[in-house]
Amino acid sequence: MILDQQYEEFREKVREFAANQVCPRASELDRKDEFPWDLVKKMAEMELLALYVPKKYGGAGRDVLTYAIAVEEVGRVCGSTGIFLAAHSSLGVFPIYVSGTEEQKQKFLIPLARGEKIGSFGLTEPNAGSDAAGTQTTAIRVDDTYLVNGTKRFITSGSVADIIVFTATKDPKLGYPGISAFIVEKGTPGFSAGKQEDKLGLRGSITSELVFEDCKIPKENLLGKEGEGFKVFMETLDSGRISIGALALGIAQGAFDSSVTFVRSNTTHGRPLRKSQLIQSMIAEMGTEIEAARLLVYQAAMLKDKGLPFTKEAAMAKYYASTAGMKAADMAISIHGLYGITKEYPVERFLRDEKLMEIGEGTSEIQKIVIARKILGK
Ligand code: COS
Repeated sequence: MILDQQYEEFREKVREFAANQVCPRASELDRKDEFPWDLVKKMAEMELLALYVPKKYGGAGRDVLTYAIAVEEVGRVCGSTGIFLAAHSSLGVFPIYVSGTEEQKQKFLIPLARGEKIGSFGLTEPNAGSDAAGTQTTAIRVDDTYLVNGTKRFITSGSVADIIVFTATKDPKLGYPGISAFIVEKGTPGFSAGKQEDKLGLRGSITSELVFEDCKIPKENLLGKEGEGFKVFMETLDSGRISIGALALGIAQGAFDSSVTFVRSNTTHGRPLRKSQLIQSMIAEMGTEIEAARLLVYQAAMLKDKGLPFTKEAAMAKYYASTAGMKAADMAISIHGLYGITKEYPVERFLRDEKLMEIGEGTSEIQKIVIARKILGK
């Protein structure tokens, strides 16, 4: 797909950064479970951490399509760095940008957008994943504070984040109308990061628990109105799904790039691999489906940039890009043969990283519910 020159120039800039600085670190980050502090700093210097946020709030003043391109290009070489970028921008920055008061924007959004602080989003709990309204973490108003108790799980960047948006309910029996969104800062008494997950993929990104034990959150840290937390995070997830679609697309493109290089430079049965019709078939399927995923991701981003409804399109983009991405990563391993399951090539890492795209920010099954409801009505 050809985009306007400004987007292609931006893509070139990020692609160069990804090739020269992210790619050489990718395998090591995965192998050592190492969080990419150095790359976070560089992305902040390049103003990649809040691309669609206006400059007055510390962002780059660009748009969502530009952001999707950045995530795609970083993800093309390193899923772990890509998920950091997506989670920080979509889950840390976004809810404060759309639902924060001016004071909250000054205090929290600006340092997040500039990359001086790391952001995260605490929604999922041991028993509230797809059933996001099943939040058990409680927030009880006591004078000028909310007393919070509960545990969040599977939180991207949880233990490294400085500023975390999270949800809690005044009574779990109330369902979604009882849920509110809050902001908590690292170091707040009663708030700590719990155990870190040992994951299949995205091993260079941190996924941890967040634990609240009689944690007092000042009333000024309520994000949006009381009881509107569900809406805040549904809107956050709508936008986040564009970036997960973009990351799924980038990882798939990385697997495809490696496959094309491999096919061009190897032979089988004394003939170039590229002459094999079985290989051609796989390359054609991967190439076509990756391009279709790109169209869906960019369409969702463009709709959002135009201020048009994009919930269905974001769910379609995430669902399709992660499904096509898993297929592409799997085919990439088949194309590489036994080399594909070794660390000599990046495709086994791409397969492990891509699997997470089908699950995080709403499973494929959830995306299908969202899409079907938009088509058929609830
Ligand atoms: N944007 C804004 N508001 C939304 C919304 C959206 N995309 N989707 C729903 N809402 C609102 C509804 O309008 C409704 O409010 P009103 O009663 O005032 O109209 C309210 O939220 C409840 O909506 P609904 O009844 O559809 O809620 P459900 O519990 O049926 O939601 C799904 C079902 C599956 C859509 C939801 O639970 C979901 O997305 N789950 C997945 C969560 C997820 O992705 N978790 C992973 C997190 S990783 S960070």
